[in-house]
Amino acid sequence: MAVQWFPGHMHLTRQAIAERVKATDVFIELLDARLPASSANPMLAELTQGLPTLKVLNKQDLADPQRTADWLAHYNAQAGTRAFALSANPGIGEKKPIQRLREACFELAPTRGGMAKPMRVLIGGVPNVGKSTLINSLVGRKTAKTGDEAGITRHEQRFVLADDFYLYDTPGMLWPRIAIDQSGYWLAVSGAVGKNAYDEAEIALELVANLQHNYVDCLVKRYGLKSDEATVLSTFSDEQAFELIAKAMGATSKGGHVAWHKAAERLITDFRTGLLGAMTLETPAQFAQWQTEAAAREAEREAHKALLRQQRRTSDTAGRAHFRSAKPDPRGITADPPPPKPKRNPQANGRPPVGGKPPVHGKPSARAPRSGGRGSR
Ligand SMILES: Nc1nc2c(ncn2[C@@H]2O[C@H](COP(=O)(O)OP(=O)(O)OP(=O)(O)O)[C@@H](O)[C@H]2O)c(=O)[nH]1
Ligand SMILES: [Mg+2]
Repeated sequence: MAVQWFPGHMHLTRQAIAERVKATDVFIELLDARLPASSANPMLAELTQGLPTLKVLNKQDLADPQRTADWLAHYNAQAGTRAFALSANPGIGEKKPIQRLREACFELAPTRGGMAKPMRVLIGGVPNVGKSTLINSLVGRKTAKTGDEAGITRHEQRFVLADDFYLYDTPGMLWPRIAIDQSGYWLAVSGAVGKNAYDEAEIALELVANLQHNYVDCLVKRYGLKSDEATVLSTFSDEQAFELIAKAMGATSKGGHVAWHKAAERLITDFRTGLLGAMTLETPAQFAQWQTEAAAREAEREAHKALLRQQRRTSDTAGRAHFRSAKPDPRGITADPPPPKPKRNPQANGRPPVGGKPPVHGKPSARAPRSGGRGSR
């Protein structure tokens, strides 16, 4: 089932961002380096259209370095787009990319600076991507609240980097309908989606299906798979592969059955924390293919809706035509369709009760008078 999560506070965030962009000089779109395109919010792109934008692939330490290089080349080849990767978490990332980010803002908005024209930078992205962590790294101390959970920041907040440099932290935001199923799965795996909005076992299965083909070595190393198991893993179905991994983890019940939920939780945590290894779940080519497939599905959906609308119109027209062609009422009243023919009622000698509706057969209604009962005359 597709993953969707757009709670009420995101609707408010959308309105707040629409207001804030009017007084913003640079927009920093924070992406998750493990799912760069899936973590790009199309609604944010629409809201910030026309603003100088920097794409920052965060959590670089958790992503596949080769694929990060591919994604950066992909983005930097697009006209008017600047992208770079970093790790916002203090202690993990080098200081240089953070400084580069500051410099890049002045390059994109050269007329800003000084007390009269302070630089105003808006930081946005999906939940849990590291927006508040990046703000803390830029400011140089823990000033914004962070946490490994979607929805930590609930309101827009301003932070002062210098007297002439303001940063605006925003709550993480998804969009009302995630049309690419794969994007929904990766967002859930990465921790961008609220826990109640997806099924862990289903998401873990999608992750296994990806890893068994792209990162077998990581699975072998993390769960101590034997060499013959490693060989067959990529030939297994995703369920078989998940079962093998779950057993290797020891996620089984007393009867030896696989404890799917436990295995799913462990696999997802291992992915999120990087214990599984550095990996990226999509490439530019794969994402382009998912986009094409989603667009075809969307077109099919629209065509189906148009067909239903057409059928409804046709049946309405036919109904009206039938009514118009019906025999005119001798009194000249034609506004109401003719009443349905009453069913034959044996108790009423085939005639409906005078002036009333035909009797309803079956269980008598509580209010219906009973013939022959107490009080009847
Ligand atoms: N490994 C790693 N973890 C990071 C990095 N950046 C952020 N994190 C972690 O990601 C989690 C989420 O970080 P936040 O800064 O709270 O994310 P956010 O985007 O502000 O989240 P919301 O406020 O919920 O939208 C925290 O546990 C951070 O420590 C990074 O570059 N590398
Ligand atoms: Mg935050």
